[in-house]
Amino acid sequence: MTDTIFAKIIRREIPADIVYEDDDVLGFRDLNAQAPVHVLFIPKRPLATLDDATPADAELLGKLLLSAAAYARTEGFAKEGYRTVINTNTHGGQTVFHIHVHLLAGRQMHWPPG
Ligand code: DGP
Repeated sequence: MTDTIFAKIIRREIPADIVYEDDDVLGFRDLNAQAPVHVLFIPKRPLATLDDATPADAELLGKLLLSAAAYARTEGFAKEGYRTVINTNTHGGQTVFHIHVHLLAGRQMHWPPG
């Protein structure tokens, strides 16, 4: 996997507004926020896309989602609700090839997405 902007954020080589961190996961605000709350949850271990995930990544993928859910509860918007999204490859709209869960909240979400 080639180096990405998110790897540089993990290494603190470029700044980010980090709002969540544990041993395996980093959460930081999206630079191009699409909602009042827009946080990206990424694994500290590189994994490019969901399409690259294997059963060996099952625990890590679970941790990404649980981190987002824990953050939503801690910040007090879990009951109102939120959206979690993983964009994968070109048609999925993925632009940074270090897997990430988008957590969007603070406004009504609509379906279907564009
Ligand atoms: P995606 O399109 O799913 O690959 O989402 C990538 C997101 O990453 C996009 O919403 C914008 C965000 N992003 C890109 N570069 C940076 C950066 O340098 N810092 C932060 N905080 N977010 C970034």
